[in-house]
Amino acid sequence: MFKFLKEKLKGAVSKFTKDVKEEVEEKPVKKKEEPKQKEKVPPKKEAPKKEKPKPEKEETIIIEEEPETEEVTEEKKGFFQKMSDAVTKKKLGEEKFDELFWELELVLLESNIAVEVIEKIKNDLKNALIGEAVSRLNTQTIITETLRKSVEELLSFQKVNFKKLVSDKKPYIIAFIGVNGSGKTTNLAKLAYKLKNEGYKVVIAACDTFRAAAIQQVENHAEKIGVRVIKHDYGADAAAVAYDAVEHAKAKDLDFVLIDTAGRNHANTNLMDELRKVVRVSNPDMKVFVGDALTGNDAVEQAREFNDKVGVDSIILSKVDADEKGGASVSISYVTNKPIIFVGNGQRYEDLILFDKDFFLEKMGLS
Ligand SMILES: Nc1nc2c(ncn2[C@@H]2O[C@H](COP(=O)(O)OP(=O)(O)OP(=O)(O)O)[C@@H](O)[C@H]2O)c(=O)[nH]1
Ligand SMILES: [Mg+2]
Repeated sequence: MFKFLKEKLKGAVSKFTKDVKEEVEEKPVKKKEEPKQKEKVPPKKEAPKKEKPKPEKEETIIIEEEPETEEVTEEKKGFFQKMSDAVTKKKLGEEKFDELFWELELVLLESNIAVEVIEKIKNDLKNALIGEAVSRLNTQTIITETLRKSVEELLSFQKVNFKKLVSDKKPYIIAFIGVNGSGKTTNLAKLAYKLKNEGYKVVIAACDTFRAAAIQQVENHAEKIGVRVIKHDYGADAAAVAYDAVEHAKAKDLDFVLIDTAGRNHANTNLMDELRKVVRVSNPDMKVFVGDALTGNDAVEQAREFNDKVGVDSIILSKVDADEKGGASVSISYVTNKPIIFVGNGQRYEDLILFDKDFFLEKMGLS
């Protein structure tokens, strides 16, 4: 998981760090016979024409206050002091930053990270690195810390608490929506399994009356898990199935209704209308968009489209176990402003894990 991203990111970050270091700090040069000057006089590199060196945009040179090495003789100390006086630091200019960031940007693009997210990471790093003169000693810390913080922000959202949800509203209705094959039914089954094991009473609404074998698939899962399915025939009105399931849950005092819907493309107007009807009739408390992590940016775009067309409250990202790039994981929440509540981490019922940013940061090598 996230192997590609982790390795590429590591390489690109160390290259970026090295480049920034080289850029902000020039090599120490031995000073000629300049009269011993006080701190604030900037050493001039290439005989400037101006009297008073005005700080240039990208070339402001300041003197580093480096601590000297301990056991040096007075004579040596003088020499080292001179050396250290001559070690100059430059501020990193915006243009130079963009140039150095480019390779890192490519890695982020290759990892399917959304453009908005790359912009955020870039701006965070830019704010940390340009303007202020950074010392060679802390360049690495600044870059790795900023990057970690930046990604952490992308992944910071409230965790879902089903106990609380169902104590506020019962039955708590969750509709699973998304494109074909994204993992809706499998992850619905995983959640049914989890909730059942936690002692909740669950019913599944088999609202995918569209795809051949979809009802059968739900029934197979339900049988293994030990929960009831409300179903009609293939071709039946999906909204009517959802309605029946909600009524059933109310009558039986159940805790959760999990609605399985047919996969659809957001551009398919008829199917989107049908989904809107299911939503109108069943009035779910949570519309969960199930996105396939392997599809990277597409999953992000689909989530955005579904949110625009029917509204999305939260996200389950499936198949992260097989995802090497991590782009969707990093981007989907930031772009849609919806929390990832679970990730599908395999095909077994147990493979549904509550979203945990530390788990992701660790997989990316940023913890
Ligand atoms: N590795 C892995 N595979 C998964 C995961 N979630 C789902 N799958 C697989 O993805 C495939 C599609 O899963 P479904 O749950 O049928 O997807 P769906 O969105 O319901 O599909 P439609 O109903 O046809 O739109 C199946 O082979 C699942 O086993 C996951 O977290 N990890
Ligand atoms: Mg399905």
